[in-house]
Amino acid sequence: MKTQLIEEAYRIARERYAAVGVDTEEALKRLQGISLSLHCWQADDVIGFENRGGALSGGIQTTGNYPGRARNVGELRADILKAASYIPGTHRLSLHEIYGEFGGEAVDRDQVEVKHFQGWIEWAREHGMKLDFNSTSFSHPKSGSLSLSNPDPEIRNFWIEHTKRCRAIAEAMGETQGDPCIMNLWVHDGSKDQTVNRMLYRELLRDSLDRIFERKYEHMKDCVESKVFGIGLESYTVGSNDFYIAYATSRGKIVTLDTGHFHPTELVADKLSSLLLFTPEVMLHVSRPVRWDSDHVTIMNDDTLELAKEIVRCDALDRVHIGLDYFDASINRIGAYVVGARATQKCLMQALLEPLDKLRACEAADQGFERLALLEESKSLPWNAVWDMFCLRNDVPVGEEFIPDVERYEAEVTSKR
Ligand code: RNT
Ligand code: ZN
Repeated sequence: MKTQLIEEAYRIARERYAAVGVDTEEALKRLQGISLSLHCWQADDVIGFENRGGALSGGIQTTGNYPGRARNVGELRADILKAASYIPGTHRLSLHEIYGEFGGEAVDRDQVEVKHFQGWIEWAREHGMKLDFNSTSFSHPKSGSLSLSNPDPEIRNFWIEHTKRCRAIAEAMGETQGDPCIMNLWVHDGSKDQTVNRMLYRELLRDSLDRIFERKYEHMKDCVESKVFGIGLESYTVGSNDFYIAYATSRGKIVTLDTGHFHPTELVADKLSSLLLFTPEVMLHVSRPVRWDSDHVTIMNDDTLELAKEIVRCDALDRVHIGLDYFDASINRIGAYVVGARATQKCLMQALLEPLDKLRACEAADQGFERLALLEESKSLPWNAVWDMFCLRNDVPVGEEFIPDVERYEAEVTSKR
Protein backbone atom coordinates (compact mmCIF):
# COMPACT_ATOMS: atom_id res chain seq x y z
CA MET A 1 0.00 0.00 0.00
CA LYS A 2 1.20 3.51 -0.73
CA THR A 3 2.94 5.00 2.28
CA GLN A 4 1.72 8.43 1.31
CA LEU A 5 -1.88 7.28 1.38
CA ILE A 6 -1.50 5.76 4.83
CA GLU A 7 0.15 8.89 6.15
CA GLU A 8 -2.53 11.10 4.70
CA ALA A 9 -5.32 8.98 6.19
CA TYR A 10 -3.52 9.00 9.53
CA ARG A 11 -3.20 12.78 9.52
CA ILE A 12 -6.94 13.13 9.04
CA ALA A 13 -7.69 10.47 11.66
CA ARG A 14 -5.42 12.20 14.11
CA GLU A 15 -7.44 15.41 13.76
CA ARG A 16 -10.74 13.58 13.99
CA TYR A 17 -9.65 11.94 17.23
CA ALA A 18 -8.22 15.16 18.65
CA ALA A 19 -11.71 16.64 18.31
CA VAL A 20 -13.03 14.07 20.81
CA GLY A 21 -10.05 14.55 23.09
CA VAL A 22 -8.04 11.51 22.02
CA ASP A 23 -4.32 11.63 21.27
CA THR A 24 -3.57 9.06 18.57
CA GLU A 25 0.18 9.27 19.14
CA GLU A 26 -0.34 8.33 22.75
CA ALA A 27 -2.55 5.40 21.69
CA LEU A 28 0.13 4.19 19.27
CA LYS A 29 2.75 4.41 21.97
CA ARG A 30 0.63 2.40 24.38
CA LEU A 31 -0.16 -0.28 21.80
CA GLN A 32 3.55 -0.59 21.07
CA GLY A 33 4.07 -1.51 24.70
CA ILE A 34 1.62 -4.42 24.65
CA SER A 35 3.16 -7.84 24.07
CA LEU A 36 0.81 -10.66 23.25
CA SER A 37 1.77 -14.11 24.42
CA LEU A 38 1.59 -16.19 21.24
CA HIS A 39 0.64 -19.79 21.90
CA CYS A 40 3.03 -22.26 20.27
CA TRP A 41 0.36 -24.93 19.83
CA GLN A 42 -1.53 -23.45 16.86
CA ALA A 43 1.39 -24.48 14.63
CA ASP A 44 1.04 -28.23 15.21
CA ASP A 45 -2.49 -28.88 16.49
CA VAL A 46 -1.39 -29.26 20.15
CA ILE A 47 0.68 -32.37 19.46
CA GLY A 48 4.14 -31.47 20.81
CA PHE A 49 7.38 -33.41 20.56
CA GLU A 50 6.97 -36.42 22.79
CA ASN A 51 6.48 -38.76 19.83
CA ARG A 52 4.12 -40.80 21.90
CA GLY A 53 1.74 -41.34 19.02
CA GLY A 54 -1.34 -40.96 21.21
CA ALA A 55 -4.27 -38.74 20.36
CA LEU A 56 -5.05 -35.36 21.87
CA SER A 57 -6.99 -35.98 25.08
CA GLY A 58 -8.18 -34.04 28.12
CA GLY A 59 -11.47 -32.75 26.78
CA ILE A 60 -9.93 -30.60 24.04
CA GLN A 61 -10.05 -31.25 20.33
CA THR A 62 -8.66 -29.92 17.10
CA THR A 63 -10.71 -30.37 13.98
CA GLY A 64 -9.44 -30.33 10.42
CA ASN A 65 -6.41 -31.77 8.68
CA TYR A 66 -5.05 -28.90 6.65
CA PRO A 67 -1.66 -29.92 5.30
CA GLY A 68 1.62 -28.54 6.59
CA ARG A 69 1.54 -28.71 10.37
CA ALA A 70 4.90 -28.27 12.09
CA ARG A 71 6.33 -31.73 12.88
CA ASN A 72 9.46 -30.84 14.81
CA VAL A 73 11.11 -28.01 16.68
CA GLY A 74 12.80 -26.60 13.59
CA GLU A 75 9.55 -26.35 11.67
CA LEU A 76 7.70 -24.94 14.65
CA ARG A 77 10.26 -22.21 15.20
CA ALA A 78 10.32 -21.30 11.52
CA ASP A 79 6.53 -21.05 11.45
CA ILE A 80 6.38 -18.93 14.58
CA LEU A 81 8.99 -16.53 13.27
CA LYS A 82 7.14 -16.33 9.97
CA ALA A 83 3.86 -15.56 11.74
CA ALA A 84 5.54 -13.03 14.04
CA SER A 85 6.95 -11.19 11.03
CA TYR A 86 3.39 -10.16 10.11
CA ILE A 87 2.37 -9.13 13.61
CA PRO A 88 3.37 -5.59 14.56
CA GLY A 89 5.21 -5.12 17.84
CA THR A 90 7.23 -7.37 20.13
CA HIS A 91 5.60 -10.52 21.40
CA ARG A 92 6.13 -13.40 23.77
CA LEU A 93 5.88 -17.11 23.12
CA SER A 94 3.96 -19.48 25.31
CA LEU A 95 5.26 -23.06 25.40
CA HIS A 96 3.61 -26.18 26.72
CA GLU A 97 5.74 -28.79 28.48
CA ILE A 98 5.23 -31.26 25.61
CA TYR A 99 7.26 -28.95 23.36
CA GLY A 100 10.53 -29.71 25.14
CA GLU A 101 13.53 -30.93 23.16
CA PHE A 102 13.80 -34.49 24.37
CA GLY A 103 16.43 -35.59 21.85
CA GLY A 104 14.51 -38.69 20.81
CA GLU A 105 14.47 -39.98 24.38
CA ALA A 106 11.33 -40.99 26.23
CA VAL A 107 11.36 -38.38 28.99
CA ASP A 108 8.26 -38.88 31.08
CA ARG A 109 6.44 -35.84 32.37
CA ASP A 110 7.67 -36.33 35.92
CA GLN A 111 11.23 -36.33 34.65
CA VAL A 112 11.26 -33.12 32.65
CA GLU A 113 14.06 -30.67 33.38
CA VAL A 114 15.26 -27.21 32.49
CA LYS A 115 17.77 -28.75 30.08
CA HIS A 116 14.94 -29.84 27.81
CA PHE A 117 14.10 -26.18 27.33
CA GLN A 118 17.62 -24.80 27.11
CA GLY A 119 17.38 -24.70 23.33
CA TRP A 120 14.15 -22.74 23.54
CA ILE A 121 15.63 -20.33 26.08
CA GLU A 122 18.57 -19.62 23.79
CA TRP A 123 16.44 -19.40 20.69
CA ALA A 124 14.05 -17.01 22.40
CA ARG A 125 16.88 -14.78 23.56
CA GLU A 126 18.31 -14.70 20.05
CA HIS A 127 14.98 -13.58 18.64
CA GLY A 128 14.10 -11.12 21.40
CA MET A 129 11.07 -13.17 22.42
CA LYS A 130 10.21 -13.73 26.05
CA LEU A 131 8.81 -17.07 27.10
CA ASP A 132 5.74 -18.13 29.04
CA PHE A 133 5.02 -21.68 30.07
CA ASN A 134 2.30 -24.28 30.67
CA SER A 135 2.26 -27.63 32.43
CA THR A 136 0.65 -30.38 30.31
CA SER A 137 -1.78 -32.79 31.92
CA PHE A 138 -3.47 -34.01 28.72
CA SER A 139 -2.51 -36.55 26.04
CA HIS A 140 -0.66 -38.91 28.37
CA PRO A 141 -1.39 -42.50 29.49
CA LYS A 142 -1.83 -41.18 33.05
CA SER A 143 -4.15 -38.33 32.01
CA GLY A 144 -7.42 -40.24 32.39
CA SER A 145 -10.27 -38.11 33.70
CA LEU A 146 -8.45 -37.04 36.86
CA SER A 147 -4.86 -35.86 37.21
CA LEU A 148 -4.13 -33.51 40.13
CA SER A 149 -7.40 -34.55 41.76
CA ASN A 150 -6.94 -38.28 41.32
CA PRO A 151 -7.61 -40.31 44.51
CA ASP A 152 -4.90 -42.74 43.41
CA PRO A 153 -1.81 -41.33 45.13
CA GLU A 154 0.54 -42.67 42.50
CA ILE A 155 -1.18 -40.81 39.68
CA ARG A 156 -1.74 -37.67 41.71
CA ASN A 157 1.89 -37.55 42.83
CA PHE A 158 3.02 -38.05 39.26
CA TRP A 159 1.16 -34.91 38.18
CA ILE A 160 2.24 -32.96 41.24
CA GLU A 161 5.84 -33.77 40.41
CA HIS A 162 5.26 -32.79 36.79
CA THR A 163 3.78 -29.44 37.72
CA LYS A 164 6.50 -28.70 40.27
CA ARG A 165 9.11 -29.36 37.62
CA CYS A 166 7.27 -27.10 35.20
CA ARG A 167 7.43 -24.29 37.73
CA ALA A 168 11.18 -24.77 38.04
CA ILE A 169 11.48 -24.55 34.26
CA ALA A 170 9.35 -21.40 34.20
CA GLU A 171 11.57 -19.93 36.91
CA ALA A 172 14.69 -20.62 34.82
CA MET A 173 13.06 -19.01 31.79
CA GLY A 174 12.03 -15.97 33.81
CA GLU A 175 15.43 -15.55 35.34
CA THR A 176 17.31 -15.75 32.05
CA GLN A 177 15.01 -13.37 30.25
CA GLY A 178 14.99 -10.89 33.13
CA ASP A 179 11.20 -10.80 33.09
CA PRO A 180 8.80 -13.11 34.92
CA CYS A 181 7.66 -16.15 32.99
CA ILE A 182 3.90 -16.54 33.29
CA MET A 183 3.06 -20.16 33.95
CA ASN A 184 -0.45 -21.33 33.34
CA LEU A 185 -1.92 -24.36 35.00
CA TRP A 186 -4.94 -25.93 33.40
CA VAL A 187 -5.96 -29.49 34.17
CA HIS A 188 -8.86 -31.20 32.45
CA ASP A 189 -10.02 -33.05 35.56
CA GLY A 190 -13.70 -33.87 35.54
CA SER A 191 -16.34 -36.49 35.09
CA LYS A 192 -18.34 -37.60 32.08
CA ASP A 193 -21.29 -38.68 34.15
CA GLN A 194 -22.75 -37.68 37.48
CA THR A 195 -20.39 -37.89 40.38
CA VAL A 196 -21.15 -38.27 44.05
CA ASN A 197 -17.69 -37.01 44.96
CA ARG A 198 -17.65 -33.36 43.98
CA MET A 199 -16.12 -32.38 47.30
CA LEU A 200 -13.50 -35.12 47.36
CA TYR A 201 -11.94 -34.23 44.00
CA ARG A 202 -11.93 -30.54 44.78
CA GLU A 203 -10.30 -31.18 48.13
CA LEU A 204 -7.64 -33.22 46.39
CA LEU A 205 -7.09 -30.51 43.79
CA ARG A 206 -6.77 -27.88 46.50
CA ASP A 207 -4.25 -30.01 48.31
CA SER A 208 -2.26 -30.76 45.15
CA LEU A 209 -2.08 -27.08 44.27
CA ASP A 210 -0.95 -26.16 47.76
CA ARG A 211 1.83 -28.70 47.50
CA ILE A 212 2.80 -27.53 44.04
CA PHE A 213 2.92 -23.88 45.10
CA GLU A 214 4.77 -24.53 48.36
CA ARG A 215 8.01 -23.42 46.84
CA LYS A 216 8.22 -19.68 46.24
CA TYR A 217 9.87 -18.38 43.12
CA GLU A 218 10.91 -14.89 42.12
CA HIS A 219 11.02 -15.06 38.36
CA MET A 220 7.78 -16.78 37.50
CA LYS A 221 4.10 -16.17 38.17
CA ASP A 222 1.41 -18.82 38.62
CA CYS A 223 -1.97 -18.72 36.91
CA VAL A 224 -4.86 -21.14 37.29
CA GLU A 225 -7.41 -21.68 34.51
CA SER A 226 -10.96 -22.90 34.95
CA LYS A 227 -13.47 -24.08 32.43
CA VAL A 228 -17.10 -25.13 32.22
CA PHE A 229 -16.61 -28.60 30.79
CA GLY A 230 -14.46 -30.66 28.46
CA ILE A 231 -15.53 -33.11 25.79
CA GLY A 232 -16.17 -36.46 27.43
CA LEU A 233 -16.18 -34.74 30.84
CA GLU A 234 -19.50 -32.97 30.58
CA SER A 235 -21.08 -33.51 33.98
CA TYR A 236 -18.52 -32.08 36.34
CA THR A 237 -15.31 -30.02 36.19
CA VAL A 238 -13.11 -30.13 39.26
CA GLY A 239 -11.39 -26.83 38.46
CA SER A 240 -14.52 -24.78 37.94
CA ASN A 241 -14.63 -21.00 37.85
CA ASP A 242 -15.78 -20.77 41.48
CA PHE A 243 -13.06 -23.15 42.59
CA TYR A 244 -10.24 -21.18 41.02
CA ILE A 245 -11.54 -17.76 41.96
CA ALA A 246 -11.70 -18.88 45.56
CA TYR A 247 -8.33 -20.58 45.30
CA ALA A 248 -6.58 -17.64 43.64
CA THR A 249 -8.01 -15.00 45.97
CA SER A 250 -7.10 -16.98 49.05
CA ARG A 251 -3.58 -17.78 47.80
CA GLY A 252 -2.65 -14.60 45.93
CA LYS A 253 -2.52 -16.39 42.58
CA ILE A 254 -3.55 -15.22 39.13
CA VAL A 255 -6.75 -16.41 37.44
CA THR A 256 -6.63 -17.18 33.73
CA LEU A 257 -9.80 -16.22 31.90
CA ASP A 258 -10.17 -18.19 28.69
CA THR A 259 -12.86 -16.59 26.57
CA GLY A 260 -14.13 -20.02 25.54
CA HIS A 261 -14.54 -21.29 29.08
CA PHE A 262 -17.81 -19.71 30.14
CA HIS A 263 -21.47 -20.04 29.38
CA PRO A 264 -22.13 -18.60 25.92
CA THR A 265 -23.98 -15.49 27.06
CA GLU A 266 -21.57 -14.65 29.86
CA LEU A 267 -19.50 -11.53 29.24
CA VAL A 268 -15.89 -12.37 30.04
CA ALA A 269 -14.99 -8.68 29.90
CA ASP A 270 -17.19 -8.05 32.92
CA LYS A 271 -15.05 -10.35 35.07
CA LEU A 272 -11.89 -8.28 34.79
CA SER A 273 -12.70 -5.51 37.24
CA SER A 274 -13.86 -7.95 39.91
CA LEU A 275 -10.73 -10.08 39.64
CA LEU A 276 -8.41 -7.10 39.50
CA LEU A 277 -9.76 -5.90 42.83
CA PHE A 278 -8.93 -9.13 44.61
CA THR A 279 -6.13 -10.89 42.72
CA PRO A 280 -2.73 -9.47 41.77
CA GLU A 281 -3.03 -9.76 37.99
CA VAL A 282 -5.12 -11.46 35.33
CA MET A 283 -4.10 -13.77 32.52
CA LEU A 284 -6.23 -14.00 29.38
CA HIS A 285 -6.60 -16.76 26.86
CA VAL A 286 -8.17 -14.98 23.94
CA SER A 287 -10.05 -17.46 21.82
CA ARG A 288 -13.32 -17.72 19.87
CA PRO A 289 -15.89 -20.21 21.01
CA VAL A 290 -18.43 -21.14 18.36
CA ARG A 291 -21.33 -22.87 20.16
CA TRP A 292 -18.85 -24.54 22.52
CA ASP A 293 -15.18 -24.11 23.53
CA SER A 294 -14.27 -24.74 19.90
CA ASP A 295 -11.09 -22.64 19.86
CA HIS A 296 -11.74 -20.99 16.52
CA VAL A 297 -9.30 -18.29 15.45
CA THR A 298 -9.84 -15.06 17.36
CA ILE A 299 -11.50 -12.33 15.34
CA MET A 300 -12.44 -8.72 15.93
CA ASN A 301 -15.88 -9.48 17.33
CA ASP A 302 -17.83 -7.81 20.10
CA ASP A 303 -16.47 -10.17 22.76
CA THR A 304 -12.85 -9.44 21.97
CA LEU A 305 -13.53 -5.73 21.58
CA GLU A 306 -15.32 -5.51 24.88
CA LEU A 307 -12.50 -7.39 26.58
CA ALA A 308 -9.87 -5.01 25.19
CA LYS A 309 -11.93 -1.97 26.15
CA GLU A 310 -12.39 -3.25 29.66
CA ILE A 311 -8.61 -3.68 30.12
CA VAL A 312 -8.11 -0.06 29.11
CA ARG A 313 -11.09 1.23 31.06
CA CYS A 314 -9.74 -0.51 34.17
CA ASP A 315 -6.37 1.11 33.45
CA ALA A 316 -4.93 -2.37 33.83
CA LEU A 317 -2.64 -2.82 30.82
CA ASP A 318 0.22 -3.53 33.20
CA ARG A 319 -1.76 -6.10 35.20
CA VAL A 320 -3.39 -8.09 32.42
CA HIS A 321 -1.38 -10.61 30.42
CA ILE A 322 -2.87 -11.22 27.02
CA GLY A 323 -2.29 -14.70 25.66
CA LEU A 324 -3.88 -16.34 22.65
CA ASP A 325 -5.37 -19.81 22.88
CA TYR A 326 -6.98 -21.33 19.82
CA PHE A 327 -6.16 -24.18 17.49
CA ASP A 328 -7.71 -24.44 14.09
CA ALA A 329 -6.37 -27.34 12.05
CA SER A 330 -8.60 -26.64 9.06
CA ILE A 331 -6.86 -23.58 7.60
CA ASN A 332 -3.34 -22.33 6.98
CA ARG A 333 -1.87 -22.33 10.48
CA ILE A 334 0.51 -19.42 10.03
CA GLY A 335 -2.40 -17.40 8.68
CA ALA A 336 -4.38 -18.42 11.75
CA TYR A 337 -1.72 -16.91 14.02
CA VAL A 338 -1.59 -13.70 12.07
CA VAL A 339 -5.35 -13.22 11.84
CA GLY A 340 -5.92 -13.91 15.54
CA ALA A 341 -3.02 -11.81 16.80
CA ARG A 342 -3.80 -8.86 14.56
CA ALA A 343 -7.49 -9.05 15.45
CA THR A 344 -6.59 -8.87 19.13
CA GLN A 345 -4.35 -5.89 18.48
CA LYS A 346 -7.04 -4.18 16.40
CA CYS A 347 -9.37 -4.50 19.37
CA LEU A 348 -6.72 -3.04 21.66
CA MET A 349 -6.17 -0.21 19.18
CA GLN A 350 -9.86 0.69 19.31
CA ALA A 351 -9.86 0.41 23.07
CA LEU A 352 -6.94 2.82 23.31
CA LEU A 353 -8.72 5.26 21.02
CA GLU A 354 -11.94 5.33 22.97
CA PRO A 355 -12.93 8.88 23.97
CA LEU A 356 -13.00 7.79 27.57
CA ASP A 357 -12.79 11.19 29.24
CA LYS A 358 -15.78 12.46 27.32
CA LEU A 359 -17.73 9.25 27.91
CA ARG A 360 -17.03 9.38 31.63
CA ALA A 361 -18.07 13.03 31.76
CA CYS A 362 -21.41 12.07 30.19
CA GLU A 363 -21.85 9.27 32.69
CA ALA A 364 -21.02 11.50 35.63
CA ALA A 365 -23.58 14.02 34.44
CA ASP A 366 -26.18 11.32 34.03
CA GLN A 367 -26.37 12.00 30.30
CA GLY A 368 -27.46 8.58 29.13
CA PHE A 369 -28.31 9.57 25.59
CA GLU A 370 -25.03 11.43 25.10
CA ARG A 371 -23.02 8.49 26.42
CA LEU A 372 -24.81 6.05 24.14
CA ALA A 373 -24.49 8.33 21.12
CA LEU A 374 -20.77 8.85 21.67
CA LEU A 375 -20.20 5.13 22.17
CA GLU A 376 -21.97 4.47 18.88
CA GLU A 377 -20.20 7.25 17.00
CA SER A 378 -16.80 6.16 18.28
CA LYS A 379 -17.31 2.82 16.57
CA SER A 380 -17.01 4.53 13.23
CA LEU A 381 -14.20 6.91 14.03
CA PRO A 382 -11.22 6.17 11.72
CA TRP A 383 -9.37 3.80 14.05
CA ASN A 384 -8.30 1.76 11.03
CA ALA A 385 -6.14 4.61 9.77
CA VAL A 386 -4.34 4.63 13.11
CA TRP A 387 -3.96 0.85 12.95
CA ASP A 388 -2.50 1.08 9.44
CA MET A 389 -0.01 3.61 10.74
CA PHE A 390 0.90 1.20 13.54
CA CYS A 391 1.65 -1.51 10.97
CA LEU A 392 3.58 0.90 8.78
CA ARG A 393 5.76 2.11 11.65
CA ASN A 394 6.41 -1.47 12.68
CA ASP A 395 7.40 -2.39 9.19
CA VAL A 396 4.85 -5.15 8.77
CA PRO A 397 2.39 -5.48 5.87
CA VAL A 398 -0.53 -3.05 6.00
CA GLY A 399 -4.06 -4.42 5.58
CA GLU A 400 -4.56 -7.52 3.47
CA GLU A 401 -1.01 -7.37 2.09
CA PHE A 402 0.12 -10.26 4.29
CA ILE A 403 -2.24 -12.73 2.58
CA PRO A 404 -0.13 -13.38 -0.55
CA ASP A 405 2.99 -13.54 1.64
CA VAL A 406 1.48 -16.27 3.80
CA GLU A 407 0.39 -18.08 0.63
CA ARG A 408 3.92 -17.93 -0.70
CA TYR A 409 5.30 -19.49 2.49
CA GLU A 410 2.72 -22.22 2.15
CA ALA A 411 3.70 -22.91 -1.47
CA GLU A 412 7.40 -22.88 -0.71
CA VAL A 413 7.53 -24.44 2.75
CA THR A 414 4.53 -25.88 4.57
CA SER A 415 2.88 -27.60 1.59
CA LYS A 416 6.06 -29.62 1.08
CA ARG A 417 5.92 -31.22 4.52
C1 RNT B 1 -8.24 -25.96 27.41
C2 RNT B 1 -7.55 -24.74 27.90
C3 RNT B 1 -6.06 -24.75 27.83
C4 RNT B 1 -5.54 -25.32 26.53
C5 RNT B 1 -4.06 -25.11 26.30
C6 RNT B 1 -3.55 -26.00 25.23
O1 RNT B 1 -9.58 -25.85 27.32
O2 RNT B 1 -8.05 -23.63 27.23
O3 RNT B 1 -5.57 -23.48 28.07
O4 RNT B 1 -6.21 -24.81 25.43
O5 RNT B 1 -3.39 -25.22 27.46
ZN1 ZN C 1 -7.06 -21.76 27.59
